[in-house]
Amino acid sequence: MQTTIACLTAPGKAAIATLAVRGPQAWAITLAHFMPRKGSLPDTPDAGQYWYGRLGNELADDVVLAVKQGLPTIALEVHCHGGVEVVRMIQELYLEHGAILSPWQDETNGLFETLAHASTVRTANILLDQVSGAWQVCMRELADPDPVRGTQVRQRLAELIPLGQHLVEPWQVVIAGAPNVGKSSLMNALAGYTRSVVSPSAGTTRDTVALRLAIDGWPVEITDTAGIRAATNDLELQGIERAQSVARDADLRLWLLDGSTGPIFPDDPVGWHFLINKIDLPAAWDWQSLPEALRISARTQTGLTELCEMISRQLVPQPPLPGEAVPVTAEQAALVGKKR
Ligand SMILES: Nc1nc2c(ncn2[C@@H]2O[C@H](COP(=O)(O)OP(=O)(O)OP(=O)(O)O)[C@@H](O)[C@H]2O)c(=O)[nH]1
Ligand SMILES: [Mg+2]
Repeated sequence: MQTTIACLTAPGKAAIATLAVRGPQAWAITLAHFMPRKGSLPDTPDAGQYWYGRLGNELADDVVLAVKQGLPTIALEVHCHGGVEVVRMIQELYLEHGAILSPWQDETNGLFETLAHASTVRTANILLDQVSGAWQVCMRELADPDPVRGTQVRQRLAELIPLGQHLVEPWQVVIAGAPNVGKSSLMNALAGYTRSVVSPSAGTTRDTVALRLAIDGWPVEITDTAGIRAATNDLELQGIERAQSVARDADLRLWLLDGSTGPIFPDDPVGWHFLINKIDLPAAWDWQSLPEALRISARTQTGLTELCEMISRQLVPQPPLPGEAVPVTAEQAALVGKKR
């Protein structure tokens, strides 16, 4: 493993610059060239320790030296004066001893770029926590000598893997059901505008129609689909096949039933969440026979708040607390035991 030094602050003059040094020689080089104002440096540093002192030889700067990670992968931060020459002097000090310059992006696992693509404030806040070191703190907890604590931390991280995958990429939610039950009307009610064509004749929607929105701060792509029935022609058949394929790949599957006419269920009911629509009309069947189904009206918007709460709960049953670590990169997900 190579020892690296990266400048984390923007190039150019500033009051303070921050350099990240990590790798097998990071501590040995620092020990040889840093003189703390008080006391002395330990042989092996622990995360969270910091010192004020001078770094350099005949040319030196007053710096704060902070330990971000202890053994085995020592990671340090040097906070020095922000002049271009001071930064160069400190970089050269480490380069002369075999370290190499690395780009600042390597220090954040690409998380800054990910943060820039966050589409909601809620997901941006979670990513900001990760950029600010939530993962490093959690890794220290994972190394807890108490095996029960270590297992708890790992289990919680594993639970959060799906969330980590959807901080930028939206969850896929599909609305399916028989023709004319109000799928496109529901899509439009959630959108707040007419995204999908609505008509009283069955078989109106022929293709899938997608819409991106935020539900409870989570990025979601909702897809309206062609009504599923025995197709009357090739065009309709293609639309139905597409609907089935989107439903298979979705993270959450909503099956809409018409409360005002006899209910039509999917061939295989496993994995569907049932919604009874058109509850503004008289009931044509016993809605109590399906107690778990949410009752809504796309026309009057009754029950849509409860629907959004249900979608949020299903997608993220236990949202992370402020500052909690979430596995975002493929490496982090693999580390807690599940592949992305
Ligand atoms: N009364 C009432 N009518 C509704 C409601 N939702 C939809 N409708 C009506 O039901 C009819 C069918 O609505 P759509 O949204 O086009 O139904 P769909 O499921 O998308 O139909 P297909 O695309 O043909 O599969 C339209 O006349 C809507 O106005 C509702 O909640 N209450
Ligand atoms: Mg439709």
